[in-house]
Amino acid sequence: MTSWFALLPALQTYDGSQTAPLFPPSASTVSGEVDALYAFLVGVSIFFSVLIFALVIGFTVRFRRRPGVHATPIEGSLPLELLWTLVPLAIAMVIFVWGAKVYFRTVRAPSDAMQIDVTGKQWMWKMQHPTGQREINDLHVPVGVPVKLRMISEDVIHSFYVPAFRIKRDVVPGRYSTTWFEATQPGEYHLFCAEYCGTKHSQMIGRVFALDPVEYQAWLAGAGAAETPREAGAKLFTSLRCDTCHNSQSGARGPDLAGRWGGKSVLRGGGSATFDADHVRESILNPGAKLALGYEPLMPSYSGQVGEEQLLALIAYIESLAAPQGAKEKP
Ligand code: HEC
Ligand SMILES: [Cu+2]
Repeated sequence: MTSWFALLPALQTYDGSQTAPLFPPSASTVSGEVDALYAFLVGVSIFFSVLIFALVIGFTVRFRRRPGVHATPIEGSLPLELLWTLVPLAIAMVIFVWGAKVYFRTVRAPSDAMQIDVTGKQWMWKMQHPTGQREINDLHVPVGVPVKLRMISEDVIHSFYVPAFRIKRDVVPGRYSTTWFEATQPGEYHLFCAEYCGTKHSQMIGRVFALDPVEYQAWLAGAGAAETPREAGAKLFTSLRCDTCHNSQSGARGPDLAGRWGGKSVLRGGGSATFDADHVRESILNPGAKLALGYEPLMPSYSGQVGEEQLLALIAYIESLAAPQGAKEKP
């Protein structure tokens, strides 16, 4: 007899047998923490469900109507009020602090993480490794290395979901979102789109292959890379003539972009913007939105001329530009 679970691919075991495990495999450094929090929430819910049902049934029996016996209603009790206010408050605070801890851990990638670019579109996932290799719907990663994903959508909202790593992050048009993981177990894991994105949403699925680092190197060598995002970005920077305005010469029409990554961009009219991927992207597509202080609004918009993957390449290049020696002394 085929199990009805066979209809639900997500519930099949990963070796293809038909038994349905309660949880997907636990294969990242955060998956244990997420599961512990989840178990706690389920435990609290079960405890109170049982307690409340037991009390309802117990009181119904104990205070049932009997001749000559009357229950006396309680007309207000400070200790009782305090009990059922403070106990739920304490439990809610535990859930809040614990949840926030786990959340921040899954959101903040370690600084030494290897970065992979992910572009979602109807209905596929496109990935590019820092060494240039491209993949569609498959993602090969090394075990034991933190991997950060910089993700954007070319059309509608998608969501990058790898149950075995307990990560799920929306991938939206117009703005970068990031997530990270560190695989702990070699294996093949499901990748799903977890945001309904049109007719073939259910087919927007892929596989993540967590490989032993040595095997990952072998895979990289075999996958063949044309050029790294950084190299592609450097070429674009010249071919799109960004370098005519952005260079380190004095009197350059645009600000020097070298060594700026992660710092602040002081804006005309007050305020500042963090010099990150979103700022660079906006500067390229809509330069007037945030004008750098001390410069004229000369930069043309490249909207419609560069696609998401080219933007990611330009960003990778600008991110890699270290400040030249002595640049800090420049007036
Ligand atoms: C005609 C000259 C010109 C060209 C060409 C040009 N820019 Fe600019 N760019 C500017 C000027 C002037 C500013 C400062 C005013 C502003 O923020 O728009 C600027 C600002 C920027 C900023 C924000 C800098 C900051 O300090 O916040 C980035 C990033 C940037 N440009 C990237 C690019 C890239 C990438 C290209 C090529 C695709 C490019 N620019 C092409 C003139 C130019
Ligand atoms: Cu999708």
